[in-house]
Amino acid sequence: MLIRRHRPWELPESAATPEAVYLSRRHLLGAGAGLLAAAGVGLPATAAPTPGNPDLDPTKDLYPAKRNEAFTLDRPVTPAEISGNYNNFYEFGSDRRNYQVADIAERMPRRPWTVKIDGLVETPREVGIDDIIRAMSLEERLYRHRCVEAWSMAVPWTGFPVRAFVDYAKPLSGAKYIRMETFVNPAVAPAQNRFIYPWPYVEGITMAEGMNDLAFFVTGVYGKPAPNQYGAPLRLALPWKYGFKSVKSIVRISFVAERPVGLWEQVQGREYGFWANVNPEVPHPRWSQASERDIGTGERRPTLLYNGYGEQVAGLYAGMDKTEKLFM
Ligand SMILES: Nc1nc2c(c(=O)[nH]1)N[C@H]1C(S)=C(S)[C@@H](COP(=O)(O)O)O[C@H]1N2
Ligand SMILES: [Mo]
Repeated sequence: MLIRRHRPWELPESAATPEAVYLSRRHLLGAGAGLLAAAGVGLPATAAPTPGNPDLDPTKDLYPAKRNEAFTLDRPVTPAEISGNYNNFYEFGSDRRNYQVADIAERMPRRPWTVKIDGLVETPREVGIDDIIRAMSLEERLYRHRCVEAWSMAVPWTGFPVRAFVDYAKPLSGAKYIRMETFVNPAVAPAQNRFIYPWPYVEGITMAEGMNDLAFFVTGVYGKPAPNQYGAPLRLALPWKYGFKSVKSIVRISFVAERPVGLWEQVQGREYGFWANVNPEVPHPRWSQASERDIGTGERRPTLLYNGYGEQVAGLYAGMDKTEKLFM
């Protein structure tokens, strides 16, 4: 039986290794083979391109997509070298800080990849990811990202509005929520064997949230198809909510009448709720949310209500604060 002194989600933000330390560790250890061995992950190290290599992505010709200038930043874009090596993606392990997650995720095959569209829709179906992506019009948006662990980054995502996907999926009028599910494949995601989580990773939003202009499906980052650790080939980006709502590597999107229960809500409902809107004044039960560490600059900055996107999203929650826990 696996006994853990600290559960991964209980790691205080202050335990994070400074970037400079892990960057130099990476160089010392080469391409991560040593780290994999040290972690006891039984995957062969290989220098050859893997099926997870984004340079081999069949939609590569769609990049770079035109930037939508409506989405601007109040801070510098986080360098790709930093955001691409600081990834919460528990299917691939819990130690985002030493390149383990990025290295293991790279071995995940990106194709074939299908997305099941089901629940309350006109026609339930399973569609190849390339058919979905090519049916959409890709654009680039600069978004802030605020993790519940009090770190943040700013990245140029490429993708399409959730609203465009909703039009494509044709939900029925009874649909109230959109439920999204990550793959289950322990052969490529070793932590799906080792950790006691209720896989698959699930998250959900209301239809109204999905129709908001900010709700975005991500296929790429930094002007290219997204490397696997960011949640290729399809992940969500909800910049006004804590990062755990932005589910990665989606294989199923269901339109449902009942509120979905996300993975973190299921395992730790006292700390992680359905709404998870960013609010500096509502502390996590074990730490403050008043400020955040920018992983790009290393600076600590004050956290903003709705992560600074209140103008676009506050109306979604008008009057609900008396009845719902909107900020956890
Ligand atoms: N399937 C899946 N999606 C996930 C996670 C995860 O562990 N598994 N982690 C979430 C959390 S806590 C954060 S902060 C973001 C991290 O996204 P990033 O690696 O692009 O920074 O992904 C979210 N989506
Ligand atoms: Mo997070």
